[in-house]
Amino acid sequence: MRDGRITITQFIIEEQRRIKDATGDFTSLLNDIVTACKEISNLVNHGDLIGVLGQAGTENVQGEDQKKLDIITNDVFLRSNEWSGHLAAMASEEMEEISHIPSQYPRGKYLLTFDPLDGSSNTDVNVSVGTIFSILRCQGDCQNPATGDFLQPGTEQVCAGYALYGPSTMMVLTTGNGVNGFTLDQNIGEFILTHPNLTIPESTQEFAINASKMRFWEPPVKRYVDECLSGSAGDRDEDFNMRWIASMVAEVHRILIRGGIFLYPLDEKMKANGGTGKLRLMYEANPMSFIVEQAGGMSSTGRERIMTIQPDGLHQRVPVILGSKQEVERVVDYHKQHD
Ligand code: AHM
Ligand code: MG
Repeated sequence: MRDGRITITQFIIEEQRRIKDATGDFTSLLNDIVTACKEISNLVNHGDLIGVLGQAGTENVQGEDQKKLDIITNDVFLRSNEWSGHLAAMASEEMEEISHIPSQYPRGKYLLTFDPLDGSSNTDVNVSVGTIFSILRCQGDCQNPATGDFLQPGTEQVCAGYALYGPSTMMVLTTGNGVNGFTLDQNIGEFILTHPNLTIPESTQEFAINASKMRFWEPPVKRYVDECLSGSAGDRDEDFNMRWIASMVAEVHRILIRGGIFLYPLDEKMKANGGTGKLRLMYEANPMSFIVEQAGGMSSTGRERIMTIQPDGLHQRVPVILGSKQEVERVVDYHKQHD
């Protein structure tokens, strides 16, 4: 492209050229995902002008109220990706069962999982939201995929990424070879490489947690946050800043740009109700962990590396503690000392 600008398509094609035996299927699949995200960006951007805000009046499989946009964007993702012949099946945070490829289309060798609109409680108040996705290889019978084919640990991901619909729309991707960020140029409808080789600073003075749940936190989390709050008046050398956007994509993006730690831990209230965390392993925790680790950060439940968890269900929830390495290590260490 002119002026040395690199489009996401060029970037992906050049990256795939380095891989022996690449057929182009993956490149084409990623292109369809990019198209879906551009469409979602357009919908989110127009908001109430096109009547897409507000509640749908339905609940998803997790028993959460669905927004109109949750349903619309889920459909956009399915329609954009079902026809190409590269996918064996899809799974979404918004659907109870896996989505089979309609019979009129061929089936391929990849599996796609996604959260079409993460942080959707923010849409009505015009705060950043995002799409998260993960690509796995179908290792079983790709013509007749089943839920079990999706239950692979995060280390098996071929690619993970997110689109952030903020003041500008961005796409951040990893295929296991570092993390790169692209910004949508609305004038030409293309994502342009603007953030090559994103790397998370090892240390930080910024943490993100929903502090309204403080009374339910486990002791290691409470200890860590107490220390951050005490800052230079306590055991740590520096004062800490706090953020909570309630939109994981926006939090992870901030951490990729300037460091930080994000915690959505297991707490006593969840445990009492038989819960295992808030965020979903397949649609949120694994893809974000892949991105964070590829950017030099760390991601853990507090007790184990998220990406090595063997999933036991499509909609499994896990505690998530991710971001700058030194901080995540500290929280993990507090869990070890306590358990
Ligand atoms: P969602 O997929 O239903 O939007 O839920 C996930 C979101 C994350 O983006 C965010 O970090 C978290 O839920 C916020 O939760 P809370 O409202 O409990 O602070
Ligand atoms: Mg979500």
